[in-house]
Amino acid sequence: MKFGTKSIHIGNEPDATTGAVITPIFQTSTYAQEEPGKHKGYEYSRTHNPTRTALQTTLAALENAKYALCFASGMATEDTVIKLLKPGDEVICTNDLYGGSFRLFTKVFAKFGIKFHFIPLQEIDLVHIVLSTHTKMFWIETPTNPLLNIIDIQSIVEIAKKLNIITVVDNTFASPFLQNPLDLGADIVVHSATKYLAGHSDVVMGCLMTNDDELYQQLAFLQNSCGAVPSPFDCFLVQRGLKTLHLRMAQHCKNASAIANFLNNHSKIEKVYYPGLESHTNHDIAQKQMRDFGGMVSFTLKNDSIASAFNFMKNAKLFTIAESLGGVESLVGHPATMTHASIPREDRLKGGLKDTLIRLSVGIEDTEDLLESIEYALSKV
Ligand code: P1T
Repeated sequence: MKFGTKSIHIGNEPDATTGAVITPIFQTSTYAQEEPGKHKGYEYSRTHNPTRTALQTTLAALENAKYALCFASGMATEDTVIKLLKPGDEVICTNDLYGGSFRLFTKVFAKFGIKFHFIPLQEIDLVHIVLSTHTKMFWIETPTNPLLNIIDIQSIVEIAKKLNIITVVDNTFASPFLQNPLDLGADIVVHSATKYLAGHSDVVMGCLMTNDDELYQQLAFLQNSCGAVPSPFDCFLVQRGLKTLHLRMAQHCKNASAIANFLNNHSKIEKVYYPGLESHTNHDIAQKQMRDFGGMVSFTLKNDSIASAFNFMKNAKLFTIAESLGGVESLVGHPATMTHASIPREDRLKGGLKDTLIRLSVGIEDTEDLLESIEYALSKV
């Protein structure tokens, strides 16, 4: 079965009692038992809820996974995955990553004795500088947020498998429509479902997928024990969003590619970050592991001042200035003061994230209108 058919049919069975074509929002915290312990598989909604089960079934199918688990946010998902580790364990991460992930790792888990190394993993040989017997996890974003670096998942997995290290891929920027890290040997995929999966900027959620029975048991135990689960209504919204993921992603990619190429040929632009450009450092790896190049584009202006960057943002009228990404509407962000403000400036600059970088989440509007909006904004800087 192909992707679009899976997103509409898997986990979307008519309701057994009423025939409702759409899975009901099971707004219940608890379930009647015939006698203690005798029930229909549902005891309490932190542990299981039928609306969540339906969504998890669809999500697993889309990442070619045996299992999926949903959480109250992308961050709650990451929090759960890191709890697989213990004091003394070390994680090797991409040095360009979502600011909230950096904050969780350095401000929350470092206190519990887990050590994080932030490395430009697009230069794979650098892994060996920090690799040790304490390394228990690779944490990869690809494409990275916000610099759109591409990490070779298979090369990381090759190192990881030999040393019994868990490989986690944050697949938020690609979505399962463009990239399936489990097929490339990764152990766990995480998503901020807030973004492309939900797709309409109206819900905050996270999820993970795995094929590993043992990891699944541990993660399901953590999901129930720590309890950061999403509401049935939010599960309904994401399930609804998934049905058009394939259509939305195609338009996101088409628009982003048109914008990246337009910017790349514009005299006022210093640099464009987009894995679909042939000039991108790891364009060949992106071609190998992705089916298209996604809806995110970052760039800097030749007039390299924050005032010019803000001018662009204010004048790009179809791009709302906002955090987040992956919704149908186009957004523009300033990572240094918005999504990545929690990364200390020196660390940001070391990773190549300049104070003047502009990030676009390209929506699914008509291409010509978006290009016109960008052309106008550039005329003002
Ligand atoms: O916002 P939340 O659903 O908790 O997901 C966190 C998260 C995890 N991973 C990646 C790659 C992300 O981009 C995010 C959230 N990012 C934004 C809000 C942003 O604007 O970049």
